[in-house]
Amino acid sequence: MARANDEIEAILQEYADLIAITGGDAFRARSYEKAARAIGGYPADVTTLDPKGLREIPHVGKSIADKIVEYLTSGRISAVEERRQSIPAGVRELIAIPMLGPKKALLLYEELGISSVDQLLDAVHGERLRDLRGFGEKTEANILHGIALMQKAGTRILLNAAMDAAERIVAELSGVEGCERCAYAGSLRRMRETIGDIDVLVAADASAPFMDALAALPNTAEVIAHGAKKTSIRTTKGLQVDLRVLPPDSWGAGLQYFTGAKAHNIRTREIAVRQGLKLSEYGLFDAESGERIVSSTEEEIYERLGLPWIPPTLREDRGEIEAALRGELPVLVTEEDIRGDLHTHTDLTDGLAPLEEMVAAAAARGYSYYAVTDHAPDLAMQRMTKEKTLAQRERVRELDRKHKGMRLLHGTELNIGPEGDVDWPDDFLAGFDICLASIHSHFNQSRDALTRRLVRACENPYISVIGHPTTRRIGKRPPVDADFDAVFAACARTGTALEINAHPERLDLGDEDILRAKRHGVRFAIDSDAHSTTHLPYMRYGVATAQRGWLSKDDVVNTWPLTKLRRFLRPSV
Ligand code: DGT
Ligand code: CA
Ligand code: CA
Ligand code: ZN
Repeated sequence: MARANDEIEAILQEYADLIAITGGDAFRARSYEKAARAIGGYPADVTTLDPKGLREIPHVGKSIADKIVEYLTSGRISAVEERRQSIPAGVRELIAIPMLGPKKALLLYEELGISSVDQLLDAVHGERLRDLRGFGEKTEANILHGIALMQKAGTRILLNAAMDAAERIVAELSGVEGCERCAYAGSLRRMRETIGDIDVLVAADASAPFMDALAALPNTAEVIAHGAKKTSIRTTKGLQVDLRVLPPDSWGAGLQYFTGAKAHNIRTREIAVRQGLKLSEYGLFDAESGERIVSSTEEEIYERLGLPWIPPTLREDRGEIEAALRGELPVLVTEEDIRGDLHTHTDLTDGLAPLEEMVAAAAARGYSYYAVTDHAPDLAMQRMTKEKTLAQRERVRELDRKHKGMRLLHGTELNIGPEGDVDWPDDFLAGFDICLASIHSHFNQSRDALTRRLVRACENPYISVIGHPTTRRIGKRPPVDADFDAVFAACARTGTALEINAHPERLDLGDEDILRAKRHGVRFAIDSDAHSTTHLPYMRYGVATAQRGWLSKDDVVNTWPLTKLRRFLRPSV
């Protein structure tokens, strides 16, 4: 994946924020923001582009192209450094609080001299913010929520960022001479939604070459501990990586131990103890004689404990041991089972790529169907109209004829309004192949109002999928406060699927909610919500989340053949 693009997206976004808080031109800030998003979603790796190529990226003109070149050659942008110097460090700490925003952060500093999270908490509790213009009880509640989210997230990072880093490290270490096996373990192998640190394992006779190779990687900023069994480093992005080198014949035991979760390991060790065995990262041993029984593969270890091999995404001690003992582990949905994507955007609304490019990228993924679901008019900033959507439908139908192996569905992502109403009347909705509906605003309604709103959307016969149902953004925005058991029951009753939005910042529904919804008999749609061709591969994170929610292929409507899917989308037809 285009990693440099992400770095440039981040630094230009920061620049836009800095312009905004230092009282710069709002139009200028906005143009940097647009360029940042366009670069993040641009399919070509920016490091392969010359200045002319860079200016072909939407919203990138000469001045931004120059800044990108400066960053790629020197690792810094002097204009950004200057702006950074001009704001106090304490304000930067405040800006990091989700839901506060740069403007308010600066106001707090200038009016009240607040320059740390602790001082801000004191001020909220002392009710000292209420006199400030633009601040009220609601802002205070938001600030407290934002701080709580930030503290809960701690220094954990999103799954995809950890995955990108881990895959690069595994690829590097696999090329070192003497490497027999190399893999990532820990929470990353279990595909948790956030990752504390990356655990990498190598099987080899000599450990030193691997420890040295990790320390020498270009993205290694600091070596925290350097030993014969374990080396820990911190990457330039502040992410910790633990590398352990195991004797080759301990590979399975080490992989099982360091995959965790700890609670799962406690259960497997208990099972061992009851059988007069001892399980460690080196193998499964006879407790009395100390003789090693098995250690080279995970399968052997689970088998010797009387268990089938348990997929890492289930290893959380959430009933997988009991299910395994009963022989009732689910057959989990896999990425190969996915036949198509049901929630995607184009540049007709807020997507970055034209229809043709999105469709070509979907076809390259081998999908047998693909839905185009741009936003509807109630998100006013998207400027959607009936005319535009009908014109898009014609283009979709035409492309559909050209793509032999892949059927195109023309759909829309409706906006669920404050009362549960959506953008268009039924007769117009009837013209779409698929209607999703999602909440995009009014997140702070009462629990009753939010529940009614979601249930009403489920009851609309034309709506067959609820998009990103809780609207959370991991580490940034909490889930809406609705009675989700009531929503899940409504979905089951009305035959409405719940989305598992695969965007790594959303993963919405998350694993625990999926487990609950499944008990109500709900079906699911795993969607990328792609706004760019580079987002289509996020599907893997949605599938992993579905696995963590114990889903099988049948639970997921976009593994179904198209005829069966169409009956689900339009039961009356
Ligand atoms: P993270 O890094 O917070 O996202 O979560 P994990 O699960 O990767 O945790 P981490 O990195 O502390 O340890 C990796 C795995 O190693 C963990 O899932 C289980 C295993 N492990 C580490 N320390 C212990 C321990 O003291 N006891 C047991 N049973 N297992 C451990
Ligand atoms: Ca870890
Ligand atoms: Ca670790
Ligand atoms: Zn969307």
